[in-house]
Amino acid sequence: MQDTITSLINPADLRGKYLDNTELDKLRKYFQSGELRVKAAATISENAANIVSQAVANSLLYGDITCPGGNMYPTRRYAACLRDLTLFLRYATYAMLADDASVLDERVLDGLKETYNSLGVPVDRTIQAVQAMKEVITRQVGAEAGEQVGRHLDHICNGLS
Ligand code: CYC
Repeated sequence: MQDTITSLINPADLRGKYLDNTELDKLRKYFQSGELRVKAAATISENAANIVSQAVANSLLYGDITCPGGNMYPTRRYAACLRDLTLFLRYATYAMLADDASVLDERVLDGLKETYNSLGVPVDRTIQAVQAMKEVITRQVGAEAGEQVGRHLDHICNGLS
């Protein structure tokens, strides 16, 4: 896992150079947005279960998916779906704090699409639920912080499609 600091300093070290102005500017933006990202992470962690259940209610419930034959039926699969969204939210929050998506590539997306395809988990409906999570989060943390975490939830969607 990397963060903005290591992703800038490691290559500079390999070159044996100080950070240039563009790199320093990226670091400045990272530090300036730090308080916003930490505050958003606190709100998300306090409300994680609620964010997931609201997103599921807004995107997946009241349709065929929870009925016999649907991928969220029976309760075991329903629970797996809630668990997956909970994992997506926690890892996207880590990525937001680090301002770096590598944790998602390494711990979430590696092999996930193949797993979903082999189990018949519908990727389009998963993406719909992740997008619904973005909306719920933005209502709770505001547009600016919502955008910061939303970028990483989009990264998960892109990795699945
Ligand atoms: C299953 N989700 C799985 C499985 C994995 C993950 C590995 C197969 C093993 C299991 O059932 O536990 C995901 N595991 C992860 C992730 C990590 C991990 C992301 C990273 C840390 O360790 N079905 C739907 C919805 C969607 C859904 C649209 C929820 C948004 O219809 C999810 N995932 C879902 C379901 C299963 C699953 C229902 C069980 C499928 C089955 O067993 O038939």
